[in-house]
Amino acid sequence: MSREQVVAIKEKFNRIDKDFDGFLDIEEVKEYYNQIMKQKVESFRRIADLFIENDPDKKTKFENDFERRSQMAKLCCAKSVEHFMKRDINNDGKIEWNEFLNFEARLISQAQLIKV
Ligand SMILES: [Ca+2]
Ligand SMILES: [Ca+2]
Repeated sequence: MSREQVVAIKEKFNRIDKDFDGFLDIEEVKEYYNQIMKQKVESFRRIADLFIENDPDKKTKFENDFERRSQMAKLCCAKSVEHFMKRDINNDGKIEWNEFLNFEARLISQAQLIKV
């Protein structure tokens, strides 16, 4: 792994580690994915409003689409948190830097295998 890759992984780690204690706990992970989810839902809302503005007769359909997409995003968020916590190899409920780095490094090497 290159230095740049390690730095990028460290930045991601620090973005999630809100209290800077060097561990990612489940609350921090939830907050991280919640933020992503909220942004998604907001953009779905904007799209729905735009569609409704252009075609008011189909308001119900667009509202239903919006509801469905928002539900999917929330489900996806919960799954992502669950998946993320798999990085916790020693099962102490927190993800430390080494656990995070090892996992990300594996993802990168898998991605490289696929590329080759
Ligand atoms: Ca922390
Ligand atoms: Ca751990």
